[in-house]
Amino acid sequence: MYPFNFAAGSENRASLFAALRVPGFDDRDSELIVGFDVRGAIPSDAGRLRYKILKAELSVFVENDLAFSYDPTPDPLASSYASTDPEYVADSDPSKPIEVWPVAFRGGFDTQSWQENSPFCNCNPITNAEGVRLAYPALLDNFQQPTDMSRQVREKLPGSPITVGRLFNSSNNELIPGALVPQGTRVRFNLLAGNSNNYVYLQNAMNKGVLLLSVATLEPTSGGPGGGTGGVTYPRIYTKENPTAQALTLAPQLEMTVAYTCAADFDGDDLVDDADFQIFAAAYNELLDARADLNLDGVTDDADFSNFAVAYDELVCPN
Ligand SMILES: [Ca+2]
Ligand SMILES: [Ca+2]
Ligand SMILES: [Ca+2]
Ligand SMILES: [Ca+2]
Repeated sequence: MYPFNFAAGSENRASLFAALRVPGFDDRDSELIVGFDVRGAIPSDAGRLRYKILKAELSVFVENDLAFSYDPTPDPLASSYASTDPEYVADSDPSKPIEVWPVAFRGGFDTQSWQENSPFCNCNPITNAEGVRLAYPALLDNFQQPTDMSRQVREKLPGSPITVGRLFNSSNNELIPGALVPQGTRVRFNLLAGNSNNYVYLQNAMNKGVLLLSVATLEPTSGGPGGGTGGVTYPRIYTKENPTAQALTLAPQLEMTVAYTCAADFDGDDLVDDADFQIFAAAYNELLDARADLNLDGVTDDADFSNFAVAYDELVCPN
């Protein structure tokens, strides 16, 4: 998703960069959307509460060599503000982390209808590419309603990605923070590190049979496509179209462990017992937490406890 990508879905590498506070462009200007069809691996359309996500890890691989440095931690949003802004704070470590977000849509698209070669916008991106992208990195509320975070910096929107990537070499050793990142480096995202709304997003994706994720960064553009002079200092990621990625298994990868079980079995062991009650209680304490939302009204409250108690009395998941 980049306004000047006229070969969407067939590029053999994807640039990740920001156009901070540049009118006509989104802050998160060039992002990679990765999609995985899981319908061959798990039954779909069973209702999202049947899917208990025990592991969810996305890996993408760096295509460019020693172009940017490793930032393993989230940065304050205000570190991307103009340095003249009274709220500006300095970035305490080099570079910007690589982020992963849920994906939401405008223009009538949804998870099933949006394709990798779908257009950037229903518009002319040459004249205005700001706030119009059809698939965007989203902040989700407890009703799964999305906010487009593409212009998060200029709009000063609070909110965080699901998580930021940690970088590993081929021996599975984590890179040193601040180090320049070699070609082939694995960017690993623990998708369970996000909040409960992001967990529900994963459950909904299993229910639909398709998981889409946006990989993005607030690292400003430099050199090459995207403008500026000098060399590229932002990440580029191997796509599945890249011949090297195909030969060396460097295309984006998703590894998940999902228990397909009854709604009240929150830990996926086919029992509804005290361990599940503890998970229920944690969600209940948060209220605006849909992990244990057994009646699907967006909150976990007393009505859900009534449902849970029935299942708890049965102990074993019904077949
Ligand atoms: Ca940082
Ligand atoms: Ca930083
Ligand atoms: Ca259980
Ligand atoms: Ca509820």
